[in-house]
Amino acid sequence: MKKNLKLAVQKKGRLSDKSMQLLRNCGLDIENFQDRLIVSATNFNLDILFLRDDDIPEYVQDNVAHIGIVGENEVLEKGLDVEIVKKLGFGRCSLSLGIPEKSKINDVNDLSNKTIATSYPNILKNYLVENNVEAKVIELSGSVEIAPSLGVADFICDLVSTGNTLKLNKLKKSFKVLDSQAALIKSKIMDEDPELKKLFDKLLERIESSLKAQKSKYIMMNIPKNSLDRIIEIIPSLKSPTVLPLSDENLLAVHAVISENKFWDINEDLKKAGASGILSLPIENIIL
Ligand code: PRT
Ligand code: ZN
Repeated sequence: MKKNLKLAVQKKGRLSDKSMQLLRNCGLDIENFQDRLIVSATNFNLDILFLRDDDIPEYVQDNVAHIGIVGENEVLEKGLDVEIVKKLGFGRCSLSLGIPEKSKINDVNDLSNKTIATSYPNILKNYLVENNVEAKVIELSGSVEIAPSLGVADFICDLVSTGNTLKLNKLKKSFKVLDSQAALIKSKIMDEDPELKKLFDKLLERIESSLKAQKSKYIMMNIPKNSLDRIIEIIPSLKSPTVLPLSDENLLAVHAVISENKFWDINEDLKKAGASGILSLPIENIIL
């Protein structure tokens, strides 16, 4: 019987939907997974285990799940022996110092002899040691942001994305201890099994192609024949653009793949060079 690669993803939380979306973008057909702890892909040898994010690094270290999708913050906090293979570009946040609105701190030295509440005591303690600062760290498992108003701590160190939670609790963001995003992690012994390694390499190739595609756009436009050289100069294409004849002999169609963030930069120049009907379309996958 063929082996299945086991992938752990967060069951319910901030990373769940995007993790499943990424797998679908890789062409995986996944059984209906509502309220199930494990499901299989119907067109790939893959089982998906739904777990709490805190548990994923340990399951992967122990090779119970061969790979996982989890926030880098969880991996670093647990300090387990897993490999971070690829940052996935979603679930971005920073582990930052939050201080009362009226307080002022300039740098890490101002934390000296203060009390800081956090759910990430290991990352914070390492950071303090690296910076030669002695402070008291209180570990709280949730609602860290209310600690200063309860008088439990002077400051907090918590994950921040929009900053709204800090504001609601009359805190402000001070400096950053760590940047984090969702990452693909893998067990260090999974590779020893050639069958699993082959499945993993195949899945990783699909993930990489899907991530590349998300950052790219397919653009199409019509141009006057005589502006082709200028248009090709403007387009920062991955490869040479495709040029097609149109029924109007004075016109050509140009198609190209460009990075998403370049689209608005080149738009004006393309128009000035005579391009019209400029379309930009999403791409599902790119295999170079
Ligand atoms: O049940 P389970 O243990 O699986 O989930 P959880 O509640 O522990 O985790 P969850 O779903 O909240 O977060 C999962 C992962 O998402 C985290 O480990 C991070 O890698 C990532 N992530 C990204 C965040 C945030 N952004 C985030 N803003 N995780 C938590 N927050 C919290 C933060 O702790 C604070 O309470 O959101 C609040 C701040 O958000 P803003 O937008 O107000 O700044
Ligand atoms: Zn958690």
